[in-house]
Amino acid sequence: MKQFTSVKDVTDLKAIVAEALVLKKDPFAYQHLGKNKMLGLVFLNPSLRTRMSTQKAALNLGMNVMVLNIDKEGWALELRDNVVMNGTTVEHIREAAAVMGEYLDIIGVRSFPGLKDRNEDYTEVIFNKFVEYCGIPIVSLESATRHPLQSLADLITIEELKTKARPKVVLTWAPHIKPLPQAVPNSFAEWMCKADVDFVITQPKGYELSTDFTNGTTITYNQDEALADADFIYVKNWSAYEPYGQMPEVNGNWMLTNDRLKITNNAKVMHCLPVRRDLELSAEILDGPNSLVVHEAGNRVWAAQAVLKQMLEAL
Ligand code: AN0
Ligand code: CP
Repeated sequence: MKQFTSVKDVTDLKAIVAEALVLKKDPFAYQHLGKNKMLGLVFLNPSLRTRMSTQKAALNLGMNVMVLNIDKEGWALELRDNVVMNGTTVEHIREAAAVMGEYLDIIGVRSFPGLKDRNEDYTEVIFNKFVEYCGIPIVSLESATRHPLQSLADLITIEELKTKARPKVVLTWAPHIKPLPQAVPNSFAEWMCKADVDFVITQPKGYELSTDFTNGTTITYNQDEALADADFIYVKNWSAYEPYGQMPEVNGNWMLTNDRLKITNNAKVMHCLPVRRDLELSAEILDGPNSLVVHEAGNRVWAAQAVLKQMLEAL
């Protein structure tokens, strides 16, 4: 694997899930692969899970790791071309990314969307500048439109815990107090469309995701209808794709509670985290037997390790 920025970079979905689950059983079997190889993790935005799980995955493979919280610890980065840098920015992404390419064998980059200019976000302007200027294999640690390491961990979790060949998986919108990216639901939809699951999306009117990611998936505005007989429920807030980055008014209460689980097939509840308790998801579910959120976050290690292993093998 030369890069990992979307599901399109995976040639065999079943094989990479199987590989992750083998690594989970025997984490240190490939320590030789990463010897003398350097991974850089570059964050333009905060992270707990992505930072720690990817670092752990790399160490399990014998790699060295450098982490740069460039938003806080780096020089203020200029991302635009053709500007006279007489303002607050100190160095251009052209030099910054190229220099990182000198120090690293593989780079991971986290770059959230601005949620102001849809075209800029959906053409992945910032992320693609890293790809172009660093000149080395790149892993997305969540870009403006996708979070593939999260989606792979989610698929691993579903494959690991499903009790029937083709489970019903429901992606449900959840409330929030501020506009969040569409990256996690976009990615989850894109991966579920390729997985062996019955996939349904439910959201309030106005929160339709881009059809480039939902690919004809069944979408309903009726959460109860979607939840009926669900085996897995994936909870996530996102802002509108149109009008972009806005939060259209919502009727009804979309937060999942134990009461709503009664119409499901005793569904397991997933969320990528971080989650706001009793706003996005009820504390009773998070603290109860149906929650998979911590287990799912644990699987981020094996997702990252399977990806890094395949990238090391292609170096
Ligand atoms: C981010 C998001 O929704 O994309 C990161 C999730 C992994 N979440 C927040 O900003 C709260
Ligand atoms: N789920 C996830 O990516 O978490 P972090 O933002 O903490 O990395």
